[in-house]
Amino acid sequence: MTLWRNARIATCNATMQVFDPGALVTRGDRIEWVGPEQALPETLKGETHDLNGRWITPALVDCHTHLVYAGNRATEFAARIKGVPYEEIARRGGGIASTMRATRAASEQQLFDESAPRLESLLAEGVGTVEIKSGYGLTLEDEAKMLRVARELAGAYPVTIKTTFLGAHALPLEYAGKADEYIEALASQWLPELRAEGLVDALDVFCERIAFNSAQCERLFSAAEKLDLPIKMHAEQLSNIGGSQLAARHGALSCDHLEYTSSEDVIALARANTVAVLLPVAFYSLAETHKPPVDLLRQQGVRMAVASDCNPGSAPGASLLVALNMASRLFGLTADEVLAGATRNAAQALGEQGVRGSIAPGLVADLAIWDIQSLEELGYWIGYNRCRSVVRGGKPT
Ligand code: DI6
Ligand code: FE
Repeated sequence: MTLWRNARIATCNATMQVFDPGALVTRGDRIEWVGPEQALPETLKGETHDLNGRWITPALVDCHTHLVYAGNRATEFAARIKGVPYEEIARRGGGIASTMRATRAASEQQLFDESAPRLESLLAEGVGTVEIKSGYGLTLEDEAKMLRVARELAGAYPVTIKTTFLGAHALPLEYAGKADEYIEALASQWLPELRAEGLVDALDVFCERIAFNSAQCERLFSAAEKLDLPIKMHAEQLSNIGGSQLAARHGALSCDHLEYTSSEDVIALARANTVAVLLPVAFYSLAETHKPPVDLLRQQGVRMAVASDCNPGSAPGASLLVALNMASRLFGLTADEVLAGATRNAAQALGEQGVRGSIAPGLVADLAIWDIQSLEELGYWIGYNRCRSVVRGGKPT
């Protein structure tokens, strides 16, 4: 057993309980006990860490990233600054297609080497679990390569990685004018094969005017359901074509972006207990002005998570803490919402609630230790990382 005492502990459980001063005991990779310092049972003894009043939270969960990719799109960013719209760049063969070319051209080792520093950046910020999507390969081989790299990163770093198949991210040139055929290949061949190779933990789709329509997304959902895979959706980022309602009908774990989500959509998400994942870095970087309906989400009791969206187009960089600040400043999330959004609710968006993302006996002992005076600092600092250290599975990393 290991004791962590003289700490201030944010459990991020359903009531966002805090123990100050608090103590925590781990046994193996699990949390054995947590509570007020003075209630620590005499019988729980072991190696002791004195935290000198530092804060402990669950290790953060980044539940939406496209972290594995090659190259970058700084030139496109410069063009966008000069006024060329994101969609225009895509029409000229840039955008996702440009990253797709770089990702296809990269060897597996190159892809690993380019992606690893982004993961390191997240881990330094107290992140213990990262979701990584495919979607820049867009051939069966290249999607498999991306997902293998995600699995290799999980083996090389102290992190839990959940992989998501996002073949329906953009239509590759080979299938121009044949979107239905592409979706059919994904549903009947790619997804089952990648699943059989153990490379996929969930399915995601980009449901958007410039990407795939509801019928195409639904075809993929039924394929995922047959394979017992949970589903997620990029919904209402740029327009509303009924994505959230479809995802809710299929019991999606999460719907992500949601800038153009309507009140009926929010009610559907609430009924389905689908997590709303907010991605303020993409909102910021695209200079979007239409905000997700945070008040409605709150009123209807939809759980909100916040993620980095780490990708080379709309969210360059790799910082969950910056996303937390932006969720707070741009979308008005409270300090408690920001904290729950990067822990408990983010874990739920990955189907990991009751396993990680909060601090309670029996859960995995993934913890972040912070040099902060108050929890409000988590959404306050911009580009100033106050994470002191991370405990993974009960072990300091
Ligand atoms: N929405 C996004 O913001 C990213 N993907 C998506 O479906 C953008 C991806 C990119 O531009 O590379
Ligand atoms: Fe995304």
